[in-house]
Amino acid sequence: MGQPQQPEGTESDKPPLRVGMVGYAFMGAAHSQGWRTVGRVFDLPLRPVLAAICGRDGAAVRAAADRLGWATAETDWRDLVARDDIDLVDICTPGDSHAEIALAALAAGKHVLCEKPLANTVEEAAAMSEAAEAARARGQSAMVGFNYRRLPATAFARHMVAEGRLGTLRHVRVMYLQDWLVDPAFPLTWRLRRDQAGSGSLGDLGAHIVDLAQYLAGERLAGVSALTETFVRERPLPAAPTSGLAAVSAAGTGPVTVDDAALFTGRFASGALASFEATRYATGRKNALRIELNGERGSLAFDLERLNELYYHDATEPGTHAGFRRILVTEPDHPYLDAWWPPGHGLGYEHSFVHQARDLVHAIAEGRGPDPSFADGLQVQRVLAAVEESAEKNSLYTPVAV
Ligand code: SOE
Repeated sequence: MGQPQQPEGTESDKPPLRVGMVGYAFMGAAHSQGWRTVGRVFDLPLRPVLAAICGRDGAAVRAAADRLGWATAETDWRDLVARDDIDLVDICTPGDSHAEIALAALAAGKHVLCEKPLANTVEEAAAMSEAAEAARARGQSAMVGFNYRRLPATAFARHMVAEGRLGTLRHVRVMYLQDWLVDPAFPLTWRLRRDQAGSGSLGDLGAHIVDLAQYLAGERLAGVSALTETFVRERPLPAAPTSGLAAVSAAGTGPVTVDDAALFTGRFASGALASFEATRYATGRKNALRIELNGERGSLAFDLERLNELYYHDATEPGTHAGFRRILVTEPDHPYLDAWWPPGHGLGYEHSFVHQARDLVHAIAEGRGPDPSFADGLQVQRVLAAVEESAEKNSLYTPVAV
């Protein structure tokens, strides 16, 4: 690991940032990994402390606290938010509780990190964004967890687009493909219920690719035209609350109330065209977030299943020599990598959560609004709403609300 410059004094002299996390399933474990690791790898202005974790089941949350490294456990998020010894509330629950917890945490003077999608509806997201803006004036930060911006390869791709390597952008082609719902016997977990998840593949996977496409392009979608489908409309009920993507069935069935797949095209403000595909039915694709950008001067391509690599075509080179070449994004000069391993010793999925924690700690310490903010999360929510509206209206071109 690289040698971060040591500040004067020791790590424990740094002011603490006491984190309280709500939720401890897949995303809770991923965020815990981020908070646990970040201060040991990066030289931060504050010292993250894993102060408390919260979940409704007392025995399960205490076990999670031990496993994931949290000092104390709470069973009611209101008690967590009311604690004086918590500076930041990290929300890793299903979408139906994001707004309520975030609004209470902001009102209580806490910084907030909220998993994506920001909320289940535009109305909730708008209230959260408004509260975050008011809290900003009081020195609080609120960030939405679009962690895929924080991979060295995607962050470096953004840098290349911003420095003009692609020239005028013409196309953004992006898909997020998983296959964990292919089996019709997979149970009806919360991710398949509109009242809890807000939407299906659209909010879960589509939110990531809308954010990543807009982040890399450096501009926003002006309108979309969409198709959505629910392939399996009835599923067995789950036997117990689930963690991660695995689940066991019980007797009886219930209706799936979200989309299984969402396909849409979009137009950027500059006139560049985009296409999006989000599905949990792409047999054999486990976590394939693929994005390609084509501009007048060149192209970039990235695949999350090969996340240390970026493919770049320089269209200004003579045709005889041009072609996509692989950039291994593991050099110390690449984003985030000065603190990690020597070149070629790649990073993984979990590191995006470490980098997310790093960037939020810096934003808080430096009094900057974090990126992506709740306002950015609201804008993505508006794109998702336009996709649903367009799909309902049989793919009429639907402007994204501003
Ligand atoms: C499930 O589809 C999921 O865990 C998403 O909810 C995450 O946001 C994504 O990072 C991986 O897949």
